[in-house]
Parts: sequence; structure tokens; C-alpha cells
Amino acid sequence: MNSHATSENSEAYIALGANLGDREGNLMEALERLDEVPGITVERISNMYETDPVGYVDQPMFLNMAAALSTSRSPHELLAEMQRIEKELGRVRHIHWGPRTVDLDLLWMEGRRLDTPDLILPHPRMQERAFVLRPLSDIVFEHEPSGLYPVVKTALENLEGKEGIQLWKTSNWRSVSALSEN
Ligand code: PH2
Ligand code: MG
Ligand code: MG
Repeated sequence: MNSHATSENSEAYIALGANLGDREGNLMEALERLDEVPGITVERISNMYETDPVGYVDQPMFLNMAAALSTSRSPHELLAEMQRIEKELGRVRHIHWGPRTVDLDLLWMEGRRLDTPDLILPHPRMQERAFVLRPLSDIVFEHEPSGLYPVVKTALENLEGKEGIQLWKTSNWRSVSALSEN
């Protein structure tokens, strides 16, 4: 948990969602496992929100949150670690946009634009999704050079009133990792 990123590290933002099983436990376990990967540090986490399902609506409510990472890994290496953790936590893909124990989406990486078959950066649908933007707005700050702040702020203003989002739990990564070290 060294929070001082070296110059080789990039800041990355991810979205997390869960609507099966122990939703809160699944989200926190995914973050713990990401933080354990060499070259990946969880720097900040958002509050947790309970959200109406979007897209495929006949499924349980989601818990959603977002996290800021610092990483020396490439976007595809980071994505591979995220997919490994999704699998370890029991994710089985049945229905497109359907229920999941944990979904980890890479949203943004400092200075990166990518358009590959398995990864597009910035995430092409993040600006339409209040369940991504609301949590993100907890952890992106105006003074940061990432350029993400104005994107999130503008997109969120455009979605005002059609959110379907309730604050579920306030969270703080430091208190979480302090607990897990005991
Ligand atoms: N994820 C989806 C589809 N629909 N709805 C909510 N509320 N939260 C999600 O994380 C979500 C969704 C596809 O990944
Ligand atoms: Mg998703
Ligand atoms: Mg996904």
C-alpha cells in the first residue's frame, strides 16, 4: 500500500458491479485481490450505491462502486487480472448484461486511447451510465491532471433526474485495508 505512485505508474479507474450472492462481500473481495497483484495498488474507492438494473431489467438490484488504481501494468495486463478475478469469484456469463457475482470494467487510463476488439478506452458507454458516473464522481477530483473530472461532471449533469441510484454504504479504502491486515 504505497500511495506514492512512481513516474512509471499510470492512474486507472475501474467500475465494479454485483447483483448475485453477497454483493458487498464480492465487491470488497475483488478489490482486495486486485490490490494484491504486483504492480497494482488500489488508491481510492467510492461509496457503494444500490442501483436499478439497466439494459436487461428483469434481474436483482446491483451494488455499484468505482475505484482509482495506480499501476505499472499495461491496459491489457490490467484487464487480464480483472478478468481472472471475475472468474475466481464465480462469474459465469449466461445472459448479455445479465446477473453477475462481480463485474469489473476498465473505464479510463491516464493518457490512453485504445480501440481493440477486447478493450476500448475510454469505456464507450461510461458517459451514459449513472451507475458508473455517480460512484466515479466520489473519487475524481478537479485538481487532478487526468482530465476525467470534467467528463464525469458534464455527463452526470446530463443524466440528472433519471438515475435510479441510492447510497448504500459509505466506504473508505484505508479503513478497509487496515481491517484486513489484522
Ligand atoms: N451492468 C450491466 C448491465 N446493467 N445495471 C446496473 N444497475 N449496474 C450494473 O453494473 C450493470 C447494469 C452490464 O455490465
Ligand atoms: Mg459492466
Ligand atoms: Mg464487464
